[in-house]
Order: sequence, then structure tokens, then C-alpha cells
Amino acid sequence: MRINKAQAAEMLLSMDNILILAHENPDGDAVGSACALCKGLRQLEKKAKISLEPAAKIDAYLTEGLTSGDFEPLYKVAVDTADCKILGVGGTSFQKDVKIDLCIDHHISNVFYAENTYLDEKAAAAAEAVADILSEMKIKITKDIAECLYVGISTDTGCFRYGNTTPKTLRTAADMADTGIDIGKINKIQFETKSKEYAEIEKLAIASMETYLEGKCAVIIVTNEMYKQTGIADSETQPLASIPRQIDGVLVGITMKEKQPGFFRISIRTNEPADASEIAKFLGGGGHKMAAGCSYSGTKENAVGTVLQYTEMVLRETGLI
Ligand SMILES: [Mn+2]
Repeated sequence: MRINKAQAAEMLLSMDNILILAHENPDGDAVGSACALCKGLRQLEKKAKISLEPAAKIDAYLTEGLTSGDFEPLYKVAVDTADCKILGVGGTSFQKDVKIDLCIDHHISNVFYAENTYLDEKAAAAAEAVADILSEMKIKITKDIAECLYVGISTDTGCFRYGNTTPKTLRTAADMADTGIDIGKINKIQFETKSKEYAEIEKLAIASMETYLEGKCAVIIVTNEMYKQTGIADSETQPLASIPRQIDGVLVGITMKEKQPGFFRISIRTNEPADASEIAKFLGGGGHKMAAGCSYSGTKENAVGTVLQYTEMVLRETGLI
């Protein structure tokens, strides 16, 4: 059932012993919104904990102390996750079709897998939706909570550069800044720092870039060999996805990452008016208009060929080529 903000707040207020989950390969929004919600619930003296796949180093510090809690979960809440198929948890034993009591999300592609869903598709980040619910619950936004929310919102807006940034997004971020968090320091960590391994894989990824479809599509491939050569963790490679669409004239930027041999995780980033989620849908994925994802099993050549075929189809249908 789709519920509104007040109903979501009421549900959370009535719950205790809560496990918070988010999507696999969690980004700053998944981590930030999960941690902020957990901290907010704990402020109300509720038992809450998070269970996430390993986060990137720049986000992992937010999870400190939140993964443990001596209780059996009675309720499960998922954030920033459009489909239960992409839920990811710490540890291995997890049923992906587990009953989720409440989902808080901002993906237009949400499939309403949870018993109750609060979906704000206008929110730039799940963290923006979580911020609204926390204030509806009259939870005090401490510096600690604000930092988590700020990381979520700044991640999904590319530090307030993307078109999903609304006046409300900026106001929510300003509310976070009001708590006294160090915006400059957080932005430096999140957006202005590269590990040596990342710098190395970025170099290889850029060297792999090819353009197709009259220069309207650019593809970079991170092969399994490159992962081995640089020793980089998959969670650290997220910023690569924004590179191909930065090229002038490119409408669709595609990043294919072969973490396991023969299995490609595909990130699609578009420029107006191309629609990334339409392309991802053909490969069983989804997301937003400007950012979507899917996966493909097979050879590198087939992976590129298939994704280009669907990209061409979508661009043709919309008269963009
Ligand atoms: Mn998000």
C-alpha cells in the first residue's frame, strides 16, 4: 500500500526492534538514509540497527555503532531500494523475498514490494524523504543525524549539480548545515578525494572509452583484469559512472563493470532529454531518468553490443538519432 508521510511517521512511531536495510553495493544515499533513520529511532529509545553490504570507505564511518544491537528484529524497513531483488545485507543468509514492513524511497521505478511504501519521487535522495519523516516524527536533527542526511542528499545530487536538485533539496541541506556540520570537510571527503587505487582505475577506465551512435553514446569498460591490476574494492568505483556523459554531445554515458568474470554491472547516465531508465528496463533494471542501472551476463563484446542495441532503440523511438 502506498502511504503518505504522516502515515509513515506514525508507523515508525508504533514500531520497535527495527532492522533497516538498503540496496546492494550501497552508495552515500543508501548508507546516509539508513544511518539517519537508525539514529533517529534510537533517539526515541527504540531498538534499531542497520544491515548493509560493505560501504565505500568515504561512507563507512557513518555506520559506526549502528550494525550491532542485541535484539531479534520484529520489523524491517528498507530505504533507497526500488525492488527487493536488489536488497543487500551484511553476512550471507538472507532471503530477498523477506517481508518488508515499510519502504522509504524516491525511485520512480519502485515496484511496491513492501507492505507499506512511502515514495517521494520528487525527492532528490531517499535521505530527503527520510529527513521529512524524521521531522514529522518530531525527532531532533542532531549534528550526527544531519551529517548522514547531508551525505545522502549530496551524493544523489552530485553535490547539488544535477537536475534533480530542487529548491526543497537545497532547503533541506541548509537545515542540515544549520546544525553546524562541517560542509567543506564532508564535501572534500566525498567529492574531492581519490584513493591511489581509484586514480589508477579511473585512468584505465578513461583509456577504455569509445563513442558510438554518432557520438551520442560513450561507453567505458572496467574489466575484471583492471579490478585485479588495481586491487580496488567495487564499492570504491562508483564515481566512474559519471565520466562518459561529461563529454560534449553525449546523451547516454554507459559504464560497464566486470567485478566477476563474465558478469557486468551497467550504470547508465544520461543528459536531457535521453531517458536512462527506459534503456535499463530492457535488461531488467531500472532507476531514474538521468541515472539507472542493470546487469548482463556474458562476454564483453555481447554486453556492449546488447546495451548499444537498446540504447539505439530508445534514442530512435524518441527521435534523438
Ligand atoms: Mn538514492
